[in-house]
Amino acid sequence: MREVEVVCPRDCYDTCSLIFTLDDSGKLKNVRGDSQHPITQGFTCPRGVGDLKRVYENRILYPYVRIGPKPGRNFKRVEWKNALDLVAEKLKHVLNNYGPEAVLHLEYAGNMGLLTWYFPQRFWNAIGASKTDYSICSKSGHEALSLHYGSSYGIQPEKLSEMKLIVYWGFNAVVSAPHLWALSVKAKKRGGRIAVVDSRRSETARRANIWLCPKPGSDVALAFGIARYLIEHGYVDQDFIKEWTYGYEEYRRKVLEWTPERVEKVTGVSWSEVEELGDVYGRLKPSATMMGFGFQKSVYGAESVRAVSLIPALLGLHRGFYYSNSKGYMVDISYLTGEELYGKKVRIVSQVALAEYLEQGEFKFVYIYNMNPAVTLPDQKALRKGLSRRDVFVVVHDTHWIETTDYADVVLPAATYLEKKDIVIPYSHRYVKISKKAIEPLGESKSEIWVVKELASRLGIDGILIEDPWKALEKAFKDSFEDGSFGDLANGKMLKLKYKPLNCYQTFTGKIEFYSLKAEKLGLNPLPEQHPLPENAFILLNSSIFKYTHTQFREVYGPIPPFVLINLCDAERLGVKNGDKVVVYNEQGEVLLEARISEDVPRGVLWSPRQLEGLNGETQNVLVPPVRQKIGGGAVFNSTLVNIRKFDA
Ligand SMILES: Nc1nc2c(c(=O)[nH]1)N[C@H]1C(S)=C(S)[C@@H](COP(=O)(O)OP(=O)(O)OC[C@H]3O[C@@H](n4cnc5c(=O)[nH]c(N)nc54)[C@H](O)[C@@H]3O)O[C@H]1N2
Ligand SMILES: Nc1nc2c(c(=O)[nH]1)N[C@H]1C(S)=C(S)[C@@H](COP(=O)(O)OP(=O)(O)OC[C@H]3O[C@@H](n4cnc5c(=O)[nH]c(N)nc54)[C@H](O)[C@@H]3O)O[C@H]1N2
Ligand SMILES: [Mo]
Repeated sequence: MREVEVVCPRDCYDTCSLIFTLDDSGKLKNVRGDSQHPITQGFTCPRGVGDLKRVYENRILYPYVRIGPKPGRNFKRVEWKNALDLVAEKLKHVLNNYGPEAVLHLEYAGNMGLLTWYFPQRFWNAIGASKTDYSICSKSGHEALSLHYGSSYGIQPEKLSEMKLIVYWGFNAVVSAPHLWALSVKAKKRGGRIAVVDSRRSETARRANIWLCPKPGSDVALAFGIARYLIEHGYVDQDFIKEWTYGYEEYRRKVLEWTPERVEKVTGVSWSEVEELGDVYGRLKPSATMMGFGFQKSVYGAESVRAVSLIPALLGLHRGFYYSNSKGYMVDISYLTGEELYGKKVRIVSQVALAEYLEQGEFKFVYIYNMNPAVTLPDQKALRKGLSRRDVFVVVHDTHWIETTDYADVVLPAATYLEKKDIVIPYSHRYVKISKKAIEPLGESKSEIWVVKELASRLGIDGILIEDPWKALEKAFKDSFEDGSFGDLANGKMLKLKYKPLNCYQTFTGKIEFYSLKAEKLGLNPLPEQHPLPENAFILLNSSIFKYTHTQFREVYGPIPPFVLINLCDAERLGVKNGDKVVVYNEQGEVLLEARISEDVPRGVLWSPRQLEGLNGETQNVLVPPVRQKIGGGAVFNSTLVNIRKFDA
């Protein structure tokens, strides 16, 4: 028996420290959460446990080259050398004939390890390949916060247990951040209150003291309602407003335009509920306003984040919110990715609208790793059509067989996080530890760095990848730690990242700008704005469920369940009974699902697990348009307008 300390690198708020046990034959046997880790607190979620099995299931073990049509899995196994020769040859051909802009590398946070996600990008940056803008998840919210606060970092999660009030706003922490939720439960046990603002009764809403259910996309109006209550009841910290903020008067005037009646009408929340939340906000300090990525992924999601983030400023709290803390550290990520290597700016395209580019014939060579775009990106019909084009060469380097491999010309086997050493920077807390290699890579799977080094040498540009990755990490982490050196980290010590001060604002005025001068300069509305809500259609909300990280873990827990929640009134009107098959559709496509009648969704709102595949084989994302938010260009998954009808077999 042997124990190995590993860090979970999944795209998740919690970034857990895990201890895996191996049997004498070197096979993974058990896993537990590190009890010494202040956030992991000794427990794992179903995904941590699921890795014991997922590592051995459905793996890509060898390199393959396509011999059948796309989409499909008709591949021939080849030697690594042959696969790499072919990839390099195609790459050279495209570079010579179409230039580097015709090459696209497409990746996201399947594994957030710095040596998996970032360092390998040096190769693509060196040749000047096009890249995507990472707009699929949280970008619009970051941009929104930058307008009023300069940067988006906020409260450290370890402070949660000390809070008197925690408000989860569009954030289903019970599912999406179980360890942050556990800290909130500690606060609750000490007498703290938990409030939830969510457009459906989420798992988190069920466990809260207070739940407000605004119509999807009406959060600006609700935040203004709360602000009105705080202003009218003398809860605004006037000294703080004078010393630390800019543009309060303009903001106040706008807020007061939102009468209780108007707030009720737009949000569907009664004024007495607004008062209930306003009252705890006013009385209970300190409080934490936890803004999820979820409610930000809608047409005007950035506006919602702007409006909600300003509530704590009224109460005199320095950055009294949490959204994502990735901008609060001093680690030099662009050094790792080699941003400067090409010498010129490379082309950056929208991830959200990538389907359009591909369908219209852009790019001749696409290299995909750490992402499953053939399920997770919007406008799937166009995306899949684009990846099937005969004039585009697609390479996929993944750990597992996924939908995207069905569109690959070459499939390369990747080592999982348990099969390589790495470092992960969390986006909520700031505890960093080395993730050790637990097992040998299965089959012929290889790390991302190994692959790009091989490609670089075939292109005759090995020089750029000559720096030892661990030396590069040491440079990137220069002066980044509060309580130790990179050497300590390399020796297995857990270190704390230095963190920018909460009372520091990188705005034009150096203060919290209620009235954003940056927005004004950019031609955006300087104050948050409630836009009109759509009518005459259902809104399909879709969010993560406990056992899966996006499309991962289906090997362990089976398919993402293809059902849709519908309110009883809506179901009766449509003649839909519990368990009926229904078609959820719009002009983009149709997905066949099982209807479940539920009080957890209000009228006009549907809810499904996200990234599911319908009973007709269509992915949910056929329904999602490639629409970009005005601020930050983010995705709009939670503004998906659909209709629903009973399925006639
Ligand atoms: N188990 C698990 N955890 C994960 C992930 C995973 O796949 N699985 N993924 C990680 C990643 S990448 C992300 S982005 C995060 C997402 O984590 P969260 O931010 O928690 O995101 P969601 O669950 O998508 O949405 C949160 C809630 O917002 C609500 N909501 C939607 N629209 C609105 C609205 O307009 N107003 C209001 N007030 N509420 C609204 C939804 O009903 C939902 O309950 O989770 C991370 N954690
Ligand atoms: N309908 C709908 N769609 C959504 C969303 C939504 O709310 N609704 N949310 C969006 C959001 S917030 C996000 S973050 C995206 C996530 O979208 P993706 O990043 O595409 O999500 P995953 O399915 O986790 O895909 C990650 C892939 O990385 C692979 N992988 C894991 N570890 C490694 C490794 O070490 N090396 C390599 N090479 N590969 C590895 C996994 O096997 C998996 O295939 O989805 C977006 N799509
Ligand atoms: Mo995400």
